[in-house]
Amino acid sequence: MGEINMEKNELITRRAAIVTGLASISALLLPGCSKPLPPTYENILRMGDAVTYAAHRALLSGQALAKEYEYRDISSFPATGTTNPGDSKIKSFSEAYSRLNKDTFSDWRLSIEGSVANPGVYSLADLQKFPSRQQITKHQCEEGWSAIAEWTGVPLSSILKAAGIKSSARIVNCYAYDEYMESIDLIDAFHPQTILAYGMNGRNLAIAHGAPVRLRVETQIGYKSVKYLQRIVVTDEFVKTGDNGWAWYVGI
Ligand SMILES: Nc1nc2c(c(=O)[nH]1)N[C@H]1C(S)=C(S)[C@@H](COP(=O)(O)O)O[C@H]1N2
Ligand SMILES: [Mo]
Repeated sequence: MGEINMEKNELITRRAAIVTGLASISALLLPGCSKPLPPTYENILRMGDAVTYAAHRALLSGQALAKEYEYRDISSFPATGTTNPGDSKIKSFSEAYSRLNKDTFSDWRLSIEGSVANPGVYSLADLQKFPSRQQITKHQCEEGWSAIAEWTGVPLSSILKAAGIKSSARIVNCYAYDEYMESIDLIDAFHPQTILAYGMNGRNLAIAHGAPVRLRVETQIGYKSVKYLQRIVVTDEFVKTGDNGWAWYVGI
């Protein structure tokens, strides 16, 4: 009896967390707020960020889908940035990744932490138990090239719902095995095409493209699609991203 009650309470808290989490998405878009600012208020705020964010968020309902392509559109796909964290000069990173890679990532875990009711870790098999999504989309790198591939993965929204994001949550920070990190807001995080991808063109994700699991954010430019995922930390405030010199928000 006691157990059943506890479960029920937990479920209610969870549902409340999901609902209030979604409410905070609309808080980002409140019409009363005349100038929607991206969560980069600090001294790192760049004019470009503010203008792009305001214009893009005004145009999008938050759920507009990025264009999806046909199988025949799939192109060759260069690998850029880190192509194997096992080669990293930072020993702790290279050793950790090489060890996981040797065991075909059976020991890999993705941890979900921060402003969530149920923090936890997920193995690849855990992620694959969730309903999957497949999409053929165009990757646009800030350096000027683009490429089309088919991606398979679990919507990030499913994981965030399972984790029960708190009402104060605003930003989803993604940390990788090569010390790379990027963050997205809740609109992009709950976007149906934002997935934790473990498959590319019908195969397991290759090392060069972010094995075992990478983020795909189809509404944003390439560098938001973090490869080699290690940790997802939900925060109430913007956390300074890596010093890559790129604008925090570049919607496409
Ligand atoms: N962990 C990690 N993720 C990353 C990068 C990186 O260097 N490390 N590079 C980013 C950039 S700039 C691009 S264009 C894409 C490249 O993905 P690809 O190698 O699969 O083409 O990954 C993004 N995600
Ligand atoms: Mo890129």
